[in-house]
Amino acid sequence: MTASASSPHVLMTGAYPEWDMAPMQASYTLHRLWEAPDRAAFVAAHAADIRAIATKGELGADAALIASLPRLELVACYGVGTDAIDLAACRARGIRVSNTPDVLNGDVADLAVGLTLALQRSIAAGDRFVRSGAWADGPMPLATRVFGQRIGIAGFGRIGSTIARRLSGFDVEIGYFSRTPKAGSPNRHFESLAAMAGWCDVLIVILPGGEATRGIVDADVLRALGPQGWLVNVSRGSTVDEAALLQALASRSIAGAALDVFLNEPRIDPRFAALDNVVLTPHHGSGTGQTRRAMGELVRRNLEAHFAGRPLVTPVV
Ligand code: 8YV
Repeated sequence: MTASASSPHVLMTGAYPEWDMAPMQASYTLHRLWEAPDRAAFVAAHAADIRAIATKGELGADAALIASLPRLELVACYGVGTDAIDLAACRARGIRVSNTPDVLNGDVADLAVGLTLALQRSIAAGDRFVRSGAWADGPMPLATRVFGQRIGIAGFGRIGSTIARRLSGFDVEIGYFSRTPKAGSPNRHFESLAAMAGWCDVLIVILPGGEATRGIVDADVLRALGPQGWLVNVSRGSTVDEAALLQALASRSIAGAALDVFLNEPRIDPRFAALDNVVLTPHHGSGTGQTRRAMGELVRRNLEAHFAGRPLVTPVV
């Protein structure tokens, strides 16, 4: 089924899974930006009709794209992070913005815990060890115990507190870094990220991306984490000073890192792949079929609410 001629025009910045494309196509006149050989010409050709952008966390909508769409009313984001959307430009023009919070908390938290285990218990390295046949030549190096450690969570919003809940079964001590202490939390609050990095064995980063957190995990924080300290990043590549991290990993001034996010995804710095003290995953925090379906549904519910003149289901702006 395709939309009728009068259905609202929506610019999609990237493909959604096919189970989302079919209902989107049934309700809207879709313009597929990622298929356009000349993006500027494509946007200019449809600008007079487009009333909404359906984007993704990593693609967002920048000031130039927003400025080129005079009839834009809504930016609907498939993803919770809106750091790639120019929210100020949207506010200035009264353009609404929605995202997909909550439905992905459990998955991102599971991956954060899984990466911590994979990193310290050498699960990915163990898999390589068995597959390569190296086991026949002797045992693999010993790993690091997970239970009994101190784990610091940087960012204690919906996902950060879900990570703490997951970890509460692991017999670890949990601290967190956030602007304000969370009322009722049994965990230790830190006002300084470097102070928490000095306290913890594992630093899990789940801060929102954007200017306020750019490079917040810097050389000082990595120094405080130290040669016995581990970094797990499931937030945005931008929260970490990547040059400082690569240097700390190569010189073993931190023990290792598990990274789901990077600068310049998906063409990440090739130096990561050459390191043996990292576990790398392709920005897959929300990457399960169940959660991606829920995210797609939430995007559609927001579009539907907007075009029916109702309040957004999960508004950002
Ligand atoms: C991505 C994410 O949006 O929710 C976020 O902020 O980073 C992810 O869920 C996902 O890659 C969808 O494209």
